[in-house]
Amino acid sequence: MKAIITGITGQDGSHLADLLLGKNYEVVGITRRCSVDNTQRIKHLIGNPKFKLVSGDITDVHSLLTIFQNNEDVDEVYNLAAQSHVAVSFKQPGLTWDITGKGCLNVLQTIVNLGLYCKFYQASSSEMFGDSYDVDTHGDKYQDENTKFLPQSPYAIAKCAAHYITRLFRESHGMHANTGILFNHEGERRGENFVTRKITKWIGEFVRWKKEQEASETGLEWNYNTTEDMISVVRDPNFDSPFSLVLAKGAKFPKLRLGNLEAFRDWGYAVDYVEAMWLMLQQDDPDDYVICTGTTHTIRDFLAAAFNVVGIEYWENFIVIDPEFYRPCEVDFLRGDSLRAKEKLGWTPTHSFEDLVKIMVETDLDATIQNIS
Ligand code: NAP
Ligand code: G4F
Repeated sequence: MKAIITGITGQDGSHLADLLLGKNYEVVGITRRCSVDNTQRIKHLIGNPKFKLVSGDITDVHSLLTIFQNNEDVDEVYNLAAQSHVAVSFKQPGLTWDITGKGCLNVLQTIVNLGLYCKFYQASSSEMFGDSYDVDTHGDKYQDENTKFLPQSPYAIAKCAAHYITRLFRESHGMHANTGILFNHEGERRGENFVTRKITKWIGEFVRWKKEQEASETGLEWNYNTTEDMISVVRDPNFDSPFSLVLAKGAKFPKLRLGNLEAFRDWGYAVDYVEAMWLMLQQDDPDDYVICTGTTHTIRDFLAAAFNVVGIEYWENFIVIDPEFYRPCEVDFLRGDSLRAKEKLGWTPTHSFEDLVKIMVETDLDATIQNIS
């Protein structure tokens, strides 16, 4: 079996490549030119004879044509490439449209123009629901495949366009074209400017800094000054130590700057979610599927759980609320219902919210500890 993955260097692309290579697929990943190396997440795959990187960009139909002509025996195509950051989409709406929206059409039309018989997966998003939800018999809010879309960002609008064009190709060209409406999924490979990873990376670096201070100076007391942007150490007055030396070494650490902490997200583990993508393409008939955990938490809950992993209870002391990270429009509530995926694909998530938080914090702690030694 041969698969083409767009977005191979991203979080999901790298996990999906791991999954498919484990199933003995031949994997062709599309990468775009970058001035610095961006293959960090797939470094371990380079050199695998079944894994190949080809140069292309989903906004450039010429490059897609060449890639697909060279791989006419492809069985499965996973379109994961996107400008995937919601806040960035407000600042670069045109670019987001070209990549996240029209890019999907470019891939689909290339497949049809070349007359290829492959299955197709489009990475749709729970962001498409925006402000919309249904209410179940217990009075709880949820979103599933029948919930209407009310997108709240240029990113979500581009994703809606890609979603509908995928369905259109299914209906008008008879393609095995699927969409996975995936709710937020995270993990140790998550981009550092998404809120979960931003938090766990900060915790890893803070714990490292704290350890360094403790190693260089004993008898220090921690002063968490809530009126400043910095966390600093102060000298324990009962201990005779050259504190000025510590400060001279820059014994201050910037607090974690975040925006809205009140939004709810249905957070799952990315490794579980790429399995669902693959399962969709193993079905006889194409469809649209919601993929989620069915539980929801606020950013505040994530913070409490993440700081709890390192034994810190009063995490508010370390946070600065910065208007810079508020969005012009927010999606306040996401909680999915993935009954269709359970019944048709036999898919259920295998990691809880608590598992996810622990994996992420512990990986970032390990990374920073390795940096010390
Ligand atoms: P990600 O880490 O941001 O990865 C995005 C990938 O797209 C990167 O490999 C990036 O390449 C590539 N890309 C961007 N522009 C491109 C272009 N013009 N041509 C070719 N490749 C391009 O995203 P992710 O979290 O893995 O998500 C994968 C997909 O699922 C995305 O479409 C995202 O919108 C969607 N999604 C994600 C979630 C989630 O919670 N993670 C939920 C729902 C849907 P570079 O490395 O060169 O930037
Ligand atoms: O982590 P986020 O940036 O993820 P968001 O916007 O939910 O989008 C992610 O999930 C979507 C699926 O629903 C994907 F389609 C999309 O590609 C992406 O993977 O933000 C989560 C929440 C938001 O409410 C945001 O306002 O966290 C809030 N937040 C608060 N402070 C922050 C910050 N988000 C970011 N990125 N950075 C902050 O400092």
